Amino acid sequence: MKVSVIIPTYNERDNLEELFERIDGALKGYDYEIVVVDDDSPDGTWEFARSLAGEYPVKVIRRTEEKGLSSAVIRGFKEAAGTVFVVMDADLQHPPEVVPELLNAIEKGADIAIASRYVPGGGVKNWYWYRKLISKGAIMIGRLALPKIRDVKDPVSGFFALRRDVVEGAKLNPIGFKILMEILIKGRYKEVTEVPFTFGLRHAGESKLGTKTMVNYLKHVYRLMRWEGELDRLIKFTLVGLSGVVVNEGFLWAFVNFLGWDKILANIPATELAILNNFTWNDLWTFRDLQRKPLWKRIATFHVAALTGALVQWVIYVGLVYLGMNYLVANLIGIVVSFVVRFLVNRHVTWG
Ligand SMILES: Nc1nc2c(ncn2[C@@H]2O[C@H](COP(=O)(O)OP(=O)(O)OP(=O)(O)O)[C@@H](O)[C@H]2O)c(=O)[nH]1
Ligand SMILES: [Mg+2]
Repeated sequence: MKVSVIIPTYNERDNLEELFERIDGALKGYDYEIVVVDDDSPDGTWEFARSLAGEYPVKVIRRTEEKGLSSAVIRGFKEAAGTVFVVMDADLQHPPEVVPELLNAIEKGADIAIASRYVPGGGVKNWYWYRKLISKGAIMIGRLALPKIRDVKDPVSGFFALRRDVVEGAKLNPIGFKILMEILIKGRYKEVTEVPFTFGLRHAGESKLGTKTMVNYLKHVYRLMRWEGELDRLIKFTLVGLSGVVVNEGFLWAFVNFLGWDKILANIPATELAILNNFTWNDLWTFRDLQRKPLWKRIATFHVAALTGALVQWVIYVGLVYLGMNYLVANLIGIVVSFVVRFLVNRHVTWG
């Protein structure tokens, strides 16, 4: 196999020498090239990288028209000559010594090998607790919103290897914020392996990640949800939920008015009928393509989801009212959270 190590850079001049040296040491015995994609860095990263091309097999692309991390990586894919691509940062947060482990995983049959912070043996070093929290929270949101990647522990890692055919012909969006997530959703692959590594603080230079990061990440997750059809499901699930309100109210009214049932007790069959209504529409419409579990199991877990949602709603209501919040606002928050919980339980369990 021929390996192309793709490195997006912006003002990373002071990291290059050590980076190339360690890559070269780690890849002894491999046929490899380094592809640096630099966005015309003011510190002259591109120039300096070119000056090292005599010593190492480096190809430098200096972009002046385009900017951005993901588009730089995609450009790297286009320019790379290898059969296997490795993507890594320039600031030595991604230890080059891990690259052979990624390549081993590919040789053993993985299509994508991810250097992962969140599998046993991996981790982060010297991070404040809030950076850890944000990182883990962001990953959890991504895995919940995109069931296709729910088994991947670190789908936003910037350090990974893949076979060329995974991305060849894939419609990768260059404004996508996390390129690995983009690839995991749109690429052509079967097997993903994660190799542990420890992510520390950058070696030299400055971070390019600002405060807009989280918003951009959520936008990216949203776009991928649309691509996957998960957003359509969410909309259908909402419409079905609204139909359930009508069914619930209608039967409650009919039971009390026509059958003269007790108002308190009549609520129970009315609610159950609404649950069955919602189940039916969701089963035949929202999640039609996901009827994998036996029907009785789907019905059972749908009820569990409904019950869990109701419980969550009640706990939030009581808690927020206790904290002094207006009861109507508290209830609204409860309803929204309950809705999200029910959608997720149903998406991942009932029709998982
Ligand atoms: N070509 C290009 N490379 C970029 C751009 N933004 C970041 N990079 C490179 O992408 C890699 C990751 O960026 P970092 O700033 O290190 O992001 P980070 O590792 O999450 O943040 P730190 O922990 O602060 O280093 C580095 O090699 C950067 O030089 C960009 O707009 N264009
Ligand atoms: Mg970095």
